[in-house]
Parts: sequence; C-alpha cells; structure tokens
Amino acid sequence: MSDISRDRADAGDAKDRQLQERRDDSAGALTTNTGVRVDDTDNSLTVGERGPTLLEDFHFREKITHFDHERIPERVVHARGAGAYGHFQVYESLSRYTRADFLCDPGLRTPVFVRFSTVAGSRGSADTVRDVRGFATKFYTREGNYDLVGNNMPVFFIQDGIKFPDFVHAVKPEPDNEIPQAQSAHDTLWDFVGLQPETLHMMMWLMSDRAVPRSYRMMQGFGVHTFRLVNARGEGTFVKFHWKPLLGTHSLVWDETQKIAGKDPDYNRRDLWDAIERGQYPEYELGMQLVPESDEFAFDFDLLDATKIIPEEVVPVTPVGRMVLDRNPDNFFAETEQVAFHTAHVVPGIDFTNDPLLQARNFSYLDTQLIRLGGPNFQQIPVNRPVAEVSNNQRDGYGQQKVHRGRTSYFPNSLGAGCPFLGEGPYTHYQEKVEGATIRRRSESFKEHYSQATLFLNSLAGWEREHLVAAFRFELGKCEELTVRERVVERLNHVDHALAVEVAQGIGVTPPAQEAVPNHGRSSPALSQANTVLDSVHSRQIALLAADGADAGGVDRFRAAMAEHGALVEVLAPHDGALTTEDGGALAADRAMNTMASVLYDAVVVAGGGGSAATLAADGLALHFVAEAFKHAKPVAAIDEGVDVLTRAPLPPLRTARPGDTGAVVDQGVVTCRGAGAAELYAEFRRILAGHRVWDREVASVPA
Ligand code: HDD
Repeated sequence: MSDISRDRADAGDAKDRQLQERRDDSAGALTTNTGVRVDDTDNSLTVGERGPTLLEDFHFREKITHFDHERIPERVVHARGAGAYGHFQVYESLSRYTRADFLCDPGLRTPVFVRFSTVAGSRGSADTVRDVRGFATKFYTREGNYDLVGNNMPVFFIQDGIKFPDFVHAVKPEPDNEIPQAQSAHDTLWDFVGLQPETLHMMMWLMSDRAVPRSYRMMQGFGVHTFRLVNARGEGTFVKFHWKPLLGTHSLVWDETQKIAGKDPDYNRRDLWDAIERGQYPEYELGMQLVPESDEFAFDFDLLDATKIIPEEVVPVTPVGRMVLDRNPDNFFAETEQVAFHTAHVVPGIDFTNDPLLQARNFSYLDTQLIRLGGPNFQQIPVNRPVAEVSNNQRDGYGQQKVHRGRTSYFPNSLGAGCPFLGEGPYTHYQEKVEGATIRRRSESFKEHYSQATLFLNSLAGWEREHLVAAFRFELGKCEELTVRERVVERLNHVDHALAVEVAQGIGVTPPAQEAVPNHGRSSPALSQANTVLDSVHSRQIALLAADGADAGGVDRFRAAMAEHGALVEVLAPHDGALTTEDGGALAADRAMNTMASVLYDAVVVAGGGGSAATLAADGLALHFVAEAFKHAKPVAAIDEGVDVLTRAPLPPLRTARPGDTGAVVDQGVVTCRGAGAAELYAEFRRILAGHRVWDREVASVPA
C-alpha cells in the first residue's frame, strides 16, 4: 500500500516525505561521484608544475564532463517558468459527477506542484512580456497523478493540434536571425493570424491586459478544453475548469512591463518566490462549469472547439475547492525544470472529450518528455513520482532508478505469483459510441470565428479597451509588411468595425469603409478585469521615499497601518544604510533608490520631514519615481512636507493638502495630508490601492 493511502490525515505531506528521501545538502567532505574523497579541486594533475594535464586525472575529467552535460533541451514552448508546491482540498464531495477520489473527500489534502510559465520566450527571457501564461497543476492523488495543464486565458489560438507547429513557428523568433525574443510583435505571427481567422478570439485576449499579469498570484487559470467527469455509475458530465485567485485578477501596464523586463527580468518569478517565503501563500479557488451530456448541442458553438468559452452568465462557475501554494522548491532544475506535465495524466473519474486540440496534446506531451528528459523513466524523477504506488512490467531504459527484483516482467505470469495483478478501481475509459468515415476535414460547427471575439471586446471596461487598441497598434506597428497589417485590419472588421478603424488609424492602413458584420452587442461581465476582487491590499508592495531628516514616527505609523492589512512598505532612500531622522534618531533604509524603480512597486508614498522633503524635491530620481507611478495609474501619497515633493514632480495640476487642512485630500488617486489627517490618509490610500490602479486618471501628458 502506498504511503499516502495508509496515512489519510497526513496526506498533504506525502509528497514532501517522499522528496525528503532524495534531498541532498552536499554536507561533509568533498568526493568524486563514486564517493572517493578529494583534497584538491583547484589544480589539475600535471606533469611538473608547468607541464601538460594528465588523462588519468579522473577527478578533473569527471568534473568537466559532468559540467559539459549539465543542460537539457528547454521546453519547445513554455520554456521559462516558476514553480511551487502546495495542496488542494475540495469543499464538498463531487461524487455526483466524478469518482475521482481527490474530488470526493473533503477531508483529504492532496499535494500539488504548480508551474507557471510564459510561452514564446526562451528559458532566460524576461517575465513581463506580452504573452499567454501557462498554469499547470500536478495533483499527486492517491489514485495516481492528475495534471491540469492550463493557461491564464480560457481559449486557444487554434482548433486542431495539427496546427500547433505552424502557430508556434509563427510566434517564436523568426528562424533566419532569431529575432525577436519573447515577443509576438513581428511579421510572422501576424501573417499567420491574418490567414488563420480561428486565432482571432485568442488574439483579443493576447492583446488585452490578461497578457501582462501583475503576478502569478493574481491571474486566473483555465483548463481551456471541455473535459469529461465520470461518476461511479459511468455517467459523464462535461466540465470546464477555472482557477480564480483570491487576490483578484490584476495586470501591469504596457510601458511598465517593458521597463520591468530590463530592471528585473525575474519580476514574476521573484514575486512568487518572495510571497511564499514571507508566508503570504498564493491561493486559488477551483471552479467548474458543469454541462449535462444532454446539453451537448445546446450552445451556438461547439463544446469541442477550444477557441470558444461558455460564458459564465450562461453556465455559472461552481466553486468546488481551494489550492494553496506554500512551499518553494529546493532546487530549480531538479523540480521546476524537470517537472513533466501531460494532459493524459488523468485519474479515474476524469476523462477526455473529442476536442481535436486535446487529442493532439494527449500525444504531444509524452513525446516531448522523452526527448526533454532523456528517455522513458522521467516519471521516476523525484518531482514527477506519484505518491500512489507504481507497479508494472516496464523495465530498463536510460536512467532507470529502480532495482526490479524477480524473474518475471510480463503478464500473465505464474512464476511471479501473477504480480503485478489487475487490481480493483482501475481507470476505465468512458464508453462513448463513435462512428464515422475517415476524413480530414474541419467540422462545420467549428467554422464561426468572430462572435466570441466581439463578445470579449464588448465586455471590456473603457480602460481595458483602450489598452487593447494600443496593443494592436503597437504589435502591428512592429510588422514591416503592409499586407500583413492590412489583412489583420480586415479581419478585425469582422470583430468590430470601430475597433478595425481605430487600429488602422494608428498603423498607417486605410480604415475599412464599412462594417463587415454588425456588432451583436452581447457582453459577458465576467470577462472584464474591472469586475474582479478589488478590496484587498494583501501582499501589495509600497515604495516609501525618504531621505535624511525624515519623520521616523510618521514612517513607522504608515508602515504599521499598511502591515495591518498585509501590505508591505519598503523605505527607499538616496543612500543605503541608516538615515538620520528629523529628531536626530536613525531610520534604516531598506534599499537605495537607485537599485529600484517605481515600476517594481504597486504604489509610491513620500515621507514627511522638512529635510527629507527638501532633498527629495531636488533629486531627479525621486521626482521620476513619483511621476512614473502617477503615469502608470498607481496610487500615490505624500505625508506632511512630503507633499512639496509632489508639487515639484512633473504632474498635471493636482489638489494637495495645505497647511491647516484637517483631513486628507484625494485628487486623481493622489492622497495627501498635512498635520492632522494621517489616519484618513491611511484609509484612503488603502482603498485606492485595493482598487489596484486609478484608471480614470489623465496620464498622457506626464513625461515618464
Ligand atoms: Fe501545450 C507545454 C498549456 C496546447 C504541446 N502547454 C505546455 C505548458 C502549458 C501548456 C501550461 C507548460 C507545462 C509546464 O509547465 O511544463 N498547451 C497548453 C494549453 C493548450 C496547449 C492550455 C491549449 C488548450 N500544447 C498545446 C498543443 C500542443 C502542445 C495543441 C501540441 C499538439 N505544450 C506542448 C508541448 C509542451 C507544452 C510541446 C512543451 C513542454 C512540455 O509540453 O512539457 O508538448
């Protein structure tokens, strides 16, 4: 019996206990890989002090050879990622729909490993590029591993997996010069898009703010395909999986993402790691859209078409459980790089549908692990090992870790007492009756490509739509071929005439004279990030600018007021180390201002204190901090004399607190106070920060 099935109450730690056997702290004396002790690893074995190196220097050869072989092929897509362990627990038994044990027992904590990723960039590319984000979850269940390999967008670029190599070749750097890295803004992608209109719905998502998430902790996840749940009676229910982050779904702005890519290319990876180290564990709720089989044809699109959503207003998302990520991996390569996801890693009670994209994936993921991880034993790599017992007749191969005993490795056998035998509770494939001729043809029900792209557009808030138009203009503006730009504009005219005109006007293309089809006018509020969680400042990062002469008491009070709600304040100063405060005391600077930038924070605040304010008001970097934060629609605040810094920054006319004011003054999301009113400032600032950004602020004229 496996470790986890023996120990139900402690099941959440089963994976951790299993990994413990393989952890290595590299303690003790230095040895070779055969355990022979080494007393010098700085000098190779030579003939005389200045002579040639000897072939018999086995330590040298082993050390260099191992180093030469340290790299494995990066993932062909989703090469850059970050992972974490955690656990999942279902709220109530879902046995009505599925026999999957981990979805039926609310008392069970199932260990998970999640890997977030970008798609197009190489392993070393920047985190904050415009791209889809992968959201892949491995559940180490008692019945075997279940992998939910999803993205942060609910649809996909293509309908049939046979187009995947074409799409990926188009979006990846162009093959002649390998430019551009991790960017969709180039001719080949948009050439493909213009010629393959099924991409249009997903391209709307890719041009939206969803493609530049603030954090992996603030991003939705989707299984994308329609899957099938199967209960103990063998009855099926269609299902779409959704992950909803408890912190809400929030994004960066485009200018900010480009700057972060230089200032901190590990921005999202670091954010995930740091939050877990701080104990601010990311949490997501799993939701399901459940569709009875009798409703298979009840929609105006095909459930098997992965370029379509089921609007949440049509089939609501039922919350079914919660996932918490609470442990960082010990070793990036061993765990995050070697983790192997596969859509066909399913457990009893979860099955596929005939979605041709999913069917292709069920082939591709196993195939890719064989080359990436060097052979058929990748499931034995610690991060991939199921906590359920593995017993079969598969043998040998590169990297075999097991020492299989006995004479028999075939079925049936009598010499090995019939083991491994066919047990109870096996995976049984859903019995679907299928018939038809062998054809190579897209179903008629897959042929409408525009109406959900329009639905998405119609559902956006004003600021989201502006960002989307700007993104189309940026991306197409980077395309050198006019015909590529023109064809995409023609396609957009089928989504929405006004959109096509706005985009065309920005990229030197003649706008279409008339609409191709009227906009159907329907919308789905759940698609807008304006309708997400907007009442939490938990784990938000605030830069507090201070210099010598700062009011330490004011800084401490502000920090405490934010900490109470889980927000983090870092004191940034013109120099690192201790600041001399207004009253002659000391205040530790967390970082020197020149090592950071406003784009790495959610908000910027200027401390009080006359000396500090005078220094900061004359410091171009401090003024840029404030102006750039304002430009990116972030909450900004200033306390007491700190207000003078705001008035020196290149901001539009702003109402700020004057001496004698008793409360806080709020104008365009900028909060100020002088003397009294600090408590009100804390409350107002928190409210604005919880709203994420101040989207109605006029920022075009700010030179940052
Ligand atoms: Fe894929 C990786 C998500 C379509 C072939 N895919 C990969 C990862 C994610 C997704 C999150 C990274 C897993 C990790 O962190 O290791 N892929 C998707 C989604 C799709 C999708 C949500 C559409 C709904 N993928 C898709 C198709 C094919 C592939 C149609 C091929 C026919 N995907 C792969 C792959 C990768 C991969 C080549 C690269 C590395 C890996 O699998 O392990 O096999």
